[in-house]
Amino acid sequence: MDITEENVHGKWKEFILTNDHGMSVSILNFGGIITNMIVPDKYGKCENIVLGYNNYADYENNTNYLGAQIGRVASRIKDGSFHLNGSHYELAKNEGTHHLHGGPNGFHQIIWESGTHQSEHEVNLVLTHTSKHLENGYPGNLDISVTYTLNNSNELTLNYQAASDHDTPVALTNHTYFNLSGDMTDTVHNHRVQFDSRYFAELDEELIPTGKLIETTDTPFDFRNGRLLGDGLKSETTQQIIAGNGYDHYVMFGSEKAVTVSENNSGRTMKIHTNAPGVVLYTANGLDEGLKLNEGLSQKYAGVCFEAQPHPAALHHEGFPNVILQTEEKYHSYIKYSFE
Ligand code: FUC
Repeated sequence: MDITEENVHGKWKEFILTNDHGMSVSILNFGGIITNMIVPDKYGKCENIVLGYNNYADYENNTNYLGAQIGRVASRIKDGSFHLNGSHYELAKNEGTHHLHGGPNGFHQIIWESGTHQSEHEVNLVLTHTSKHLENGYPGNLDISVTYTLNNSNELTLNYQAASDHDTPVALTNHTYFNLSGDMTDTVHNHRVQFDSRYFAELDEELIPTGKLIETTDTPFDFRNGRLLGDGLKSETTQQIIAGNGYDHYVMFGSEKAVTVSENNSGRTMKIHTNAPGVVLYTANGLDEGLKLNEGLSQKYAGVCFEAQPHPAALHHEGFPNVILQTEEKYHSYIKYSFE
């Protein structure tokens, strides 16, 4: 096990966590961004499986949120406003009249404090930050930590903890785009995804949940028996078309909170375990084309994000799991990525 630290781009640190089986993960203290994840394929060939920029400078204005930590609240908040405890809150609006992924100075764009730890079987990077009261419009000083742990079983776990001095919405997640093929210039059509997908949140034309939760049965959102992403990308249902011909939807888990993703050519399989109630499944329908990635230029569908989180639609609609962290509570969520 090893963890190294390097100064990059003049002002950031990049940490590289490496285990004894050829798996490594690179993380910036800027945005907590995962820039690289090297994982062996079925022949033992080690390749990068996440989208990352070739030039660090491109992370400065990361409007596609490549690899980033997202918060204080991931996803869209309609009209950038909500009511809580009798008060009305207006958030910073960074997508038309709406608020997206924590706002203009979200957690993907801050320099986090960092600390590392190493033991025989795992290495840890701990990033911490205090988000100030009314920053981007949110109530409460929120202390957050994200701990990245890589172990010798080829597991990377992100542990999120937070506490606030006012009640506030919190929904943290990570926005890594995976492409298990190891070829970032290929698309994710041939990725097979399986999970206990029970309901999905219907979207309006502006990608805001209408409040309606739809059963996945007989829809392209039914992943319970496994499904190639390509099926849904080709589907001509209204929901797919609205999302830019793909998936950009909150899908809620049934009893099992886990996703299995596999890609045949490389033989790589990734299992995601979480305690979050669902995932935003995003197939990079809106990914800008021609971004200079490590391995070539980006294209639509070059990666898939599994944004495990509660959804802020709960601020405006019944039926969605709670997103309010109360002052006396501690927020704890985790996302664990395991490779065979
Ligand atoms: C995802 C999506 C959005 C957006 C962005 C880059 O989470 O929900 O539609 O395009 O990230």
